[in-house]
Amino acid sequence: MRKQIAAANWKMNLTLQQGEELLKGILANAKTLNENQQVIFAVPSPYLQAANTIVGETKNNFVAAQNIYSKKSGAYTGEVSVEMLQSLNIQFAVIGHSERREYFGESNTFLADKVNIALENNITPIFCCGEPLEVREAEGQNAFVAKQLEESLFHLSSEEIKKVVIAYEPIWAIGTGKTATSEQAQEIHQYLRSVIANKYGATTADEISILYGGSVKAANAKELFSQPDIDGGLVGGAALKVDEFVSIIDALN
Ligand code: G2H
Repeated sequence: MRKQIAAANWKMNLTLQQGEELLKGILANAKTLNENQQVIFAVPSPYLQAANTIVGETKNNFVAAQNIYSKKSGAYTGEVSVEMLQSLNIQFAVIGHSERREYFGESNTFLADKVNIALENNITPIFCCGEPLEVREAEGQNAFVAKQLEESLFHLSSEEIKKVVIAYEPIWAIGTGKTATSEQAQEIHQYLRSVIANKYGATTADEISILYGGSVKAANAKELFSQPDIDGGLVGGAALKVDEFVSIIDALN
């Protein structure tokens, strides 16, 4: 059975003290997770160690980096490497968030290198894909997201791709308060799984968690997560509030 995941993406928000308070509040109030459920906190890089200490030995809660660089080490001022994450016992990294693609020019092929270095070093990529508004309006979303998967993931073996978590985030729904309807989200998640199945077979496709992201909140999480091909959410704004994120964790199947 594939994992059901609530992933918080704090983005560039909160001071260390606010972050610690938020994390402690969520862990104190959230339900106990079963074997099939995971909660992941993608925090700003300077907070990774502190967050990992707070998460500590709690069951099935993890900390993630919001980004990594594609090289192992070297003269890349300001970047964060997978070796650094390993030295902090961090096991997950968000790769290819639409904000990285848009503001930092990250291309599908560049992201393929990041996926590779993550997997080579036992870091699980949470690989983001999703179409902008104009593509959705022209009904080109399926081809757009399929290309993102093909160019960044489809060089992987089936053993490798099974280790990737995919997050589908329609750019028009990010931070806008507009959520894809659960039918729209299910439709494209099902399509993404079918694209993976065509390449790797249905058994592999069935093992990959595909999260939905884009204005997920307590009020819509249950309905979104109850769709057969939606395996949880990548949550921005609503993950910055204890009660909201605790309810989102509650909504995990
Ligand atoms: C999408 C999401 C988290 P929000 O970027 O990755 O943010 O929930 O604020 O739309």
